[in-house]
Amino acid sequence: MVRYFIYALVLFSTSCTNIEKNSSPNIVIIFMDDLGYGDISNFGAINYKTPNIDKMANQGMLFTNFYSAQAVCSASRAGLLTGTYPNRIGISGALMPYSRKGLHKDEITIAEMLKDQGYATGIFGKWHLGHQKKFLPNSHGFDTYLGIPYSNDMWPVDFDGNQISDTSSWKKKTYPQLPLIEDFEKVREIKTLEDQSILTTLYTEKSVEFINKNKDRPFFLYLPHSMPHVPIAVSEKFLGKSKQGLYGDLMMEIDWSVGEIIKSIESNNLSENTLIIFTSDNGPWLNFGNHAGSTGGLREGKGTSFEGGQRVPTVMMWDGIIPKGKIANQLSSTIDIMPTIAHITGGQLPDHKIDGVNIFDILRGTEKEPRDHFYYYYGNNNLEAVRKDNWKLVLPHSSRSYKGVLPKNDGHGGPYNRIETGLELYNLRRDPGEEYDVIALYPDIARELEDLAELARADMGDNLTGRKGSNIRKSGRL
Ligand SMILES: [Ca+2]
Repeated sequence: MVRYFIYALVLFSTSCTNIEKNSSPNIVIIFMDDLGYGDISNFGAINYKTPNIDKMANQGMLFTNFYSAQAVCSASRAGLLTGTYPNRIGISGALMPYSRKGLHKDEITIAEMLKDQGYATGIFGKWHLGHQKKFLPNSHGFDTYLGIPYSNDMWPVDFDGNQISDTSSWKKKTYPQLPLIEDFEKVREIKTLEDQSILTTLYTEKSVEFINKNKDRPFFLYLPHSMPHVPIAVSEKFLGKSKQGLYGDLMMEIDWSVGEIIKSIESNNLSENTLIIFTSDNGPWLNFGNHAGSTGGLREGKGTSFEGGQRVPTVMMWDGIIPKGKIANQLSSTIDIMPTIAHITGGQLPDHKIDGVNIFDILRGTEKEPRDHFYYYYGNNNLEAVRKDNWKLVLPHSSRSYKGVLPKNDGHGGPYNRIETGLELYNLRRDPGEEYDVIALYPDIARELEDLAELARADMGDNLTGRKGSNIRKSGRL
């Protein structure tokens, strides 16, 4: 007993010392696009392996109840980078190449917060918070950017990978050639699947370069891959290497990329001074069949507030701080990353309201539950569900559904279905697949969650019930 107590004391004092010693640890966020909850070996993926992401989990922590801010690209990224529900700051859906909005200049990003702390800040990958100069990464706290400004399918190319010549085609009329942007300038065009096949490795090499260049000062590296969002393409070195076709090959390349990042952190002797976070912006785009990922059995996928749309596979690693091989089942979200980084680095959070909570207690391996509840918003400010403890109250809404229709394969997308939900209550402990509505059994719990929904409606609004929020801010406009 005494020995255990001393051991605990030593552990506790070690982590305190490390945190004090490393007051400016490096931060790395690897952010996947449309990667499903079941797409990592440690989360149950089959027919390919992800040994490096598994290593992150084995040397660090795996999160089983971690949510993206919203189940779609731009909204999700706005939430991650500002620690705020994206609907609070006017970012919804996926911004298009003709969109005239982006992240407002008054919103503070993780990059801006860390830049003020003397960090070098770099992003290599997909931005998607506005593609005009005033919205691009270098206008939001990043020193260095190389990547695509929005999704990799926003290009005048058909689903077989051919440039569209028919000038009456909607896609041809809507989308310019997909630019690769360095800081503020277009440096090349991504016109073919072959061009796309270099992106994962390119972002990785740029990231490693950035780490090596900044190894002697604190840095923030944000690596938002543009895949496995379709169209997927893989570099020569991984083509045909998995048992699961192109998607599996790509997952192997993504895993290799994670390995390269870890390797460069290790070879620069920075493991004890670097927090590495791996997560995804939303669940899989299931109607793309064999080019889509897996939810691991959770309900529905991308573009829905069901678990398959919003619960994302998440691992974090930080030698000496995060206990090895620990599994965190507590509720948490990408919006909690910014306040946690603020806590770790002494960074200054913005004066305006944000929604994330500091989850450093989870990272330390305690059983504390810093997040009490979570709101699932989608679309144009629709409050679709609320979670507290094991309970999820689904509010009446119309949703995309992947059920009852067949997907397509090999780069083509199948149709969607629509479903209407009622007021439904699910116990996510016994029923993570949200199949058995038990609202009739637990009316008191439903009322408690309905009260939480009311708080959100008054605060952020809710188009489903026609409510205006009193604390919402505007997106940036051209
Ligand atoms: Ca996405």
